Amino acid sequence: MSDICLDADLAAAAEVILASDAVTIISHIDADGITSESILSQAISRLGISVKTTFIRQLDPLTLHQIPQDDSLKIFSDLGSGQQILIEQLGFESDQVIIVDHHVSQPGEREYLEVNSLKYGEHKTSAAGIAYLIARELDSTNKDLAKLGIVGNVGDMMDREDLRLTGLSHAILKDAIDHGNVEIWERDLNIYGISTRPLPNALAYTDDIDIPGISNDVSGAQRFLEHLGISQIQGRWPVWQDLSFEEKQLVTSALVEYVIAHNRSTERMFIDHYLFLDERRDYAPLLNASEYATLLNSCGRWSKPLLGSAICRGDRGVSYQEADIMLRNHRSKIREVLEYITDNGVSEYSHMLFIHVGGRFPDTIVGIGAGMALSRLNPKKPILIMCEDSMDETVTKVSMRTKPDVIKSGVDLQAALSTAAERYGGSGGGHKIAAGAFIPKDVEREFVEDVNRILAEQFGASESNS
Ligand SMILES: [Mn+2]
Repeated sequence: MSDICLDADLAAAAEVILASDAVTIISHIDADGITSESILSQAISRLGISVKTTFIRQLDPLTLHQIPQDDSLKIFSDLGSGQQILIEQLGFESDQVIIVDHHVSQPGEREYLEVNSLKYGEHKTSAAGIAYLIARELDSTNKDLAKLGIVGNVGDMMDREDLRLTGLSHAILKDAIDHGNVEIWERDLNIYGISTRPLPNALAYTDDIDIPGISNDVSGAQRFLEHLGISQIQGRWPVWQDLSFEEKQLVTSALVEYVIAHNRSTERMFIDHYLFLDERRDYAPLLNASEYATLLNSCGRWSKPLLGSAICRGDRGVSYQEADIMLRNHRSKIREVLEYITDNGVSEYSHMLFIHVGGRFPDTIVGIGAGMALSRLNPKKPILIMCEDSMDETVTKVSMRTKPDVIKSGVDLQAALSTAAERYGGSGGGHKIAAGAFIPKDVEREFVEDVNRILAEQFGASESNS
């Protein structure tokens, strides 16, 4: 392990890029993949090297044909580590490929240059973080791109467990702050949508704080705020970012008191928010890292990753307008999923919740809806949601979501889904807290039971360890 060194890998990657005439970036379509791509493509084109991009949903036998068979340098970002055998099958030599990733590595016969944060013990740094470090290695003036590194990390929920970016991604944050386009609000209220969401809604639907009378109750949250003298201005509720420092203090301390009075934990009430100083108020969804990531994720989910990439490169015209319309549609569809789940209820297994939504919703957003439904159901158990795959009617798409507390008790959804999916001829991947799989439609029932059994083992292992 001693020869594994981040700096050496970054230098090697920079050297290969500098020596190339043309680069093709093959990247994943989520916020982390889109920001990774835009960091790398900007840094490389600034060198005068031509860059092209191919976005793919995942790297698998079905998407291989989308990768151009020319002699450009291929940079795989936010994917590739786990699919090195497929890259080999494409016939690429060792010196034609760089992998920029943070997923579990599965090396093949041929050794590729793999700059993967996991190799250096960095579990909380995503591909966009590594992409940024390569950009900085290429030219130290690329610090403006650190901001996108933050978006990618937050998009991949690298801050969820500790409620702040840590390790390498914290170092990237420092660069962004030095550059001057990012500001931290340290240990601020842990709510989502500080720039766009009416405050009562943000309070009612926070994932991490359970407040009787406010959680899942928008009018309760409104009454709470009115009681503190915060109310609608010209018929609209303010967003968190609109409040003055004193008003924020007032709301925060009242909430803390309220939570303590109800014997609930304040442990997850505070989080670091990352605000972007170079964005204008007219583009509110881009004002902070987590909402920026949502916008990019929605671009990817609706098969428009190039729109997201254009926004990352600064397009606030046509691309932004199109993405904004898509984001609204994205949100209303997620709301429909959420309502369907809460109206219809889920099946409760010993170690998880389960629901099948058939073909009612686009398969790209059911996982998000399930994650949001979790706090209204039983957040102590992970949720597994199934739906029809829009591409193939013999295939079922599986998504799982859980809460940070559940991860602490030893649960790993990525491990559970990939293990079970492999047993039934499917494939799965993702992260401990959020994972997905594709399985044959005719094994749904057995699959659900198997995942429940694996989760039982994961929960059990932590009990016997503690
Ligand atoms: Mn990622």
